[in-house]
Amino acid sequence: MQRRDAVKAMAAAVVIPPAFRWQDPAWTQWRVNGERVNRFMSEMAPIGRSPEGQVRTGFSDAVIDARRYATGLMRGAGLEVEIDPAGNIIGRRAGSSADAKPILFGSHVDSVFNGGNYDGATGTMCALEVAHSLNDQRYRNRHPLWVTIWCDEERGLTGSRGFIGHITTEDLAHPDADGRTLAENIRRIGGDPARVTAYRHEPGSIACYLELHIEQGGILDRTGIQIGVVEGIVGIMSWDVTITGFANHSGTTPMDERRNALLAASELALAVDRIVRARPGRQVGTVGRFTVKPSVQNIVPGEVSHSIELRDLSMEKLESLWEEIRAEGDRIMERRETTWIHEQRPTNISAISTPAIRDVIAESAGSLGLSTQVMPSGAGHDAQDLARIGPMGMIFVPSVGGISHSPKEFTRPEDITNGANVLLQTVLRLDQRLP
Ligand code: HGY
Ligand code: MN
Ligand code: MN
Repeated sequence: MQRRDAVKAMAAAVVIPPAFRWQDPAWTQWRVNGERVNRFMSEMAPIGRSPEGQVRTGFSDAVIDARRYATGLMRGAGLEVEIDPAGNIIGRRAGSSADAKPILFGSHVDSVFNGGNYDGATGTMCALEVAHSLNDQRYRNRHPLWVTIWCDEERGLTGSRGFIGHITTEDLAHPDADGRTLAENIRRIGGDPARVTAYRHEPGSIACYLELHIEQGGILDRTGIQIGVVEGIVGIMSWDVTITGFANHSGTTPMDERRNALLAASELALAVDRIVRARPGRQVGTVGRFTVKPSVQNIVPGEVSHSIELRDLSMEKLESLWEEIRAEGDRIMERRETTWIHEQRPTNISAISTPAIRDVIAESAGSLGLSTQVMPSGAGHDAQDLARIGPMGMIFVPSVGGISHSPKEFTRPEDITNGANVLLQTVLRLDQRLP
């Protein structure tokens, strides 16, 4: 046998066991396991469910149960699991390239009170499915891959703010409605509040961040488009307002001697709506939380505490709307002989997604034969924090009827499978193309 033939015969005889299979050129054909990711969703559903909806709120026991379930799925996908000082869960898959920065993808598992099972959980379960699929394929990723579960997304993007070093000492001391400080809450879920203010990931420290999320609006469902490619995420400014009047007997206090905090608050809520509607554009303004004290039939309300929330892609517009609302609020308080204080809550800066990442998401969806639409996000997301330290992209899947933050929230299983496939193909493409 000629030497060359002998070498060829030897090479043909070498079997590369799957564990050592290099970048299998068939990776563009890889698909997630749709049954498995939808099983994850159905196993998540009963965690923190009440008759009125999901109550996986903040740092509750239900959230801790959901985190425990998701951590188990991380380990099942072969990820190294860690809880960072801010309380986020990070599942790592080491990369083969020593100097490649990590590619992050994930979402959150907490919900609003009486919310739905899909906001946050869909992106998290799809990220975990991608990790399982990469494990099934014994993929040799170049970049470290970090699957992230951000804590307390719904009450101010807490975990992702902590990840980029934006949680302050004052934040840590701030008590929530249950009277527990953020420091106590972070400790409760396994974080380390003593290290939070020094904990940060600097701009440029990640290769990119991807988040799959339900649209929470009705555009995709109405148009029949299968995948949303998010162009940007709105900024959110919000305030805790307390209006003080004078509680008094409802029978013996003449109408012209009342300092009724409820009437002042009601006028202010209507003023927020009127001022926001009066501007051209897609901005929104909401008074969502509204608590009357003492809230007794035969007492003139002495105090009202409520929220004011403004959202738009333009932070300048939000600032200017607030100036108008504040001036009107001062006029209302004077007229009603009441007083008010307004404490601004942490601001979520609007974020434009990275065009190159948007292109890869659209290319991935196209390779799967899925229709796409570029669109804004009216909801806030952890992705807007991650956008401050690296390239960011978001993938939307349809919300049936555009319903969200409600137990009626629903996304079809096939749309979840489509989204997970787009996420898988996008992660693969970015792993092979990013430096
Ligand atoms: O409120 C929001 O926009 C998001 O769902 N946290
Ligand atoms: Mn969300
Ligand atoms: Mn939400």
